[in-house]
Amino acid sequence: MLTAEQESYFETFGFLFMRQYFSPDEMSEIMHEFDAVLTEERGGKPFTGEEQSTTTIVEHSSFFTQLVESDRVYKVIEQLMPGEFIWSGSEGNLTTHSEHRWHADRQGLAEVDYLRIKVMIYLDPVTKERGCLRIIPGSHRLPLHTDLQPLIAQKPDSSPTTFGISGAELPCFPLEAQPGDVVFFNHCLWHGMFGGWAGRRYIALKFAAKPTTEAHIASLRRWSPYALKPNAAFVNSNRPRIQSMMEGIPEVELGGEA
Ligand SMILES: O=C(O)CCC(=O)C(=O)O
Repeated sequence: MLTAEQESYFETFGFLFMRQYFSPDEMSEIMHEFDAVLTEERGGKPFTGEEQSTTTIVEHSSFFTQLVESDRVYKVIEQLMPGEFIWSGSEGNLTTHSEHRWHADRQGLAEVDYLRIKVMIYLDPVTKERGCLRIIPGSHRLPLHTDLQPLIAQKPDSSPTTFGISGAELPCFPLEAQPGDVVFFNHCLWHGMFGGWAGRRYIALKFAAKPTTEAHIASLRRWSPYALKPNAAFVNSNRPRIQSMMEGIPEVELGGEA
């Protein structure tokens, strides 16, 4: 259960950073399951330094499904996103890239009024210079959200052209994390990552407020078509919290991808 202060912190700054949200025992289970799913998807072969990403880590694993349904994820989303919300997919990422340049996952003037939340669980210790999520607090709101638009043009070798500094030098809040720490953030928040290494792992769980307007549907189609066509395992689930997240999806597109 979040406090009123935490709710207003999230609204104002666009994120909540929960330290040691999962215990060491829970984290070793999470890591074990993560590694098992990704190894299986590699056909049992060892990791050879190639980037790997799966978008069904939750739907294909009862362990991760239960994590999404747990009070520490589901109830917190319910509190941050009053009213109904829908499942918008997940990612299990084994990364090799060294930078993820500044961006907002849902970016632009038309996006800031439609609440979507991403939960990030990093499985390895990460620091500012070594692979942590860097964010710009408050950038999910106007006018800062659109003021930062020039960052999109940033390239590694031309970065000093935006605000006269490189992406790595941009003023930010580094979410330096140990395994067990969890970030809940508004998808419109500007964020980036620098100093990544081969084998860095994280899980992302994504949620969206129930779409109620044509603009919401158009935004989901553009940014997360998956949310409108969820995996069959979730469409056919008889688990109440999963069902509830399916009910907010416009029925016509309940296709049930395998
Ligand atoms: O690689 C990272 O840790 C950053 C991830 C990110 O920016 C994203 O998932 O949108």
